[in-house]
Amino acid sequence: MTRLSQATLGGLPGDVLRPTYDRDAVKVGVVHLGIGAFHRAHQAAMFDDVLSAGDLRWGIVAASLRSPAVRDQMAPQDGLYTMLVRDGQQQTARIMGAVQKVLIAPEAPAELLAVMAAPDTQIVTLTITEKGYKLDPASGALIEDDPQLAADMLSLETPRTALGYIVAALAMRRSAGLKPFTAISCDNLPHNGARLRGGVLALARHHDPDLAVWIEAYGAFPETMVDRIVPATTPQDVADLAQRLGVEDHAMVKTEPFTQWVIEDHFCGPRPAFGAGVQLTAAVAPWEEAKLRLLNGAHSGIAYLGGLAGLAHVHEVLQRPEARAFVEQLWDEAQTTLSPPPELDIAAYRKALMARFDNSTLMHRTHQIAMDGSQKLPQRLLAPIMARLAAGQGIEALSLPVAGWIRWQAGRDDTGETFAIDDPLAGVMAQRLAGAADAEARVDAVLGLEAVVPPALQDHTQFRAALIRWLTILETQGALVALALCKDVS
Ligand code: CS2
Repeated sequence: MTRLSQATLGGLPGDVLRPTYDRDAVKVGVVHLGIGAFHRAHQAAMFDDVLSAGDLRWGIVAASLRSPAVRDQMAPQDGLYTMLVRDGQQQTARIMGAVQKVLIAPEAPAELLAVMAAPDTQIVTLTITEKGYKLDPASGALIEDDPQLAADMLSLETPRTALGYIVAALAMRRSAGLKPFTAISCDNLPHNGARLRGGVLALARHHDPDLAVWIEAYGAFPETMVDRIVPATTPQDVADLAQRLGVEDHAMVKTEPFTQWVIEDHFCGPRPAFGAGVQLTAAVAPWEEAKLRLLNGAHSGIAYLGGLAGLAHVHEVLQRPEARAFVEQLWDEAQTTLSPPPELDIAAYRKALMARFDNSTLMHRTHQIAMDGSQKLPQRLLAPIMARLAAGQGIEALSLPVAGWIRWQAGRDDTGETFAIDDPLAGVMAQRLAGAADAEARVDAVLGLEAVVPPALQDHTQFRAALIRWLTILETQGALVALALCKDVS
């Protein structure tokens, strides 16, 4: 079947939205590192809005730091792809034109650096997932023994990591007498701007202390809160869309109607007049904390407990009353640890979140969310647990998904189905757990994982006891029983 492309755009059905601007006149103002589905459905859509509003300075060159897959999907389509917004029976298809080119960093390091260092490039955005920052999840310090980061510490001639590309490109801009670009982390890390800045400065300092001073003085790393549920595209999604479009789109993304990008208004150069869905603010942390602890915390809970129960998708987990009640309890606990911004009505937010999770047309897989738990748990669950313990409050619901994550490491759900653990620390955890004979020993093995568990929790009696009790229930009675018991103990 014919592919979606600039040439086939005109023949699409009339109800499909498409770029209204002249794509040939668009300039590159943004470089994006880590082009996955999330970027295509979130930031790229926001820049597409800006282009549609007539400001053509904000086209995107996007890079993948590893795999050529997205480039291979998008290049034959002239960078075009469909964003399919699904809600119940309604589906809106919009063709996005903001991505001008996709580069594969290992294939074209000089080209990527050149575009990052180009005078027109004002913004570098990142969605490289939590593990891509090469920072210790608990402390945020550089993981110097990471092989790729170690290579970037030796030489930045051909960078291997996102931090390496940013430092090398900033050095080029400085030599050329240009200002830095604004670097915007769009990953679910706590204080993502400060973490990115810390990593960039540490690597820059290692190579050239003067460069670090220059970045510190002139660079900008705004904090952000990013929010949109973007499940991985399946072959069935691609086939269904081909029926609708009459052409094949291998780069499509599917998402929900909701979208939000809260950005700290701290740019070191020009920025676009963003449209709907983007909020510029002085303080992002209260938004970020609420989102990480309520949305992402519940997501991880649903993923581990639902996944262990053998349930494949988020909405299927929430069809179980015991799972719904557990999520509400988790939110009751997490919300006492927040200082929400005045514009955020937590009760309404919770209601809206539950409705978003219930969206059965998204087919969001529990195993997708369960990935990389070691990188996600500190900000989603361990931080609110620490805050509640410090205030002398209970942690029954918040500690259940942490026990679920420990149980997950066995690689087998309650129906007997086996699966691989997708996590950069999977090997380390497997090693630690190998010699642990019972639930108590398994909890201690995981509590000793310094990269993940903050010192205040490592030997906290109440936390340890809660984990041992939940893990024992999970191992002997299963996830559905644990969920049902949760409401009796809190
Ligand atoms: C999810 C997030 O996979 C995950 O860990 O919790 O990707 C979540 O869907 C987004 O943060 C929603 O904004």
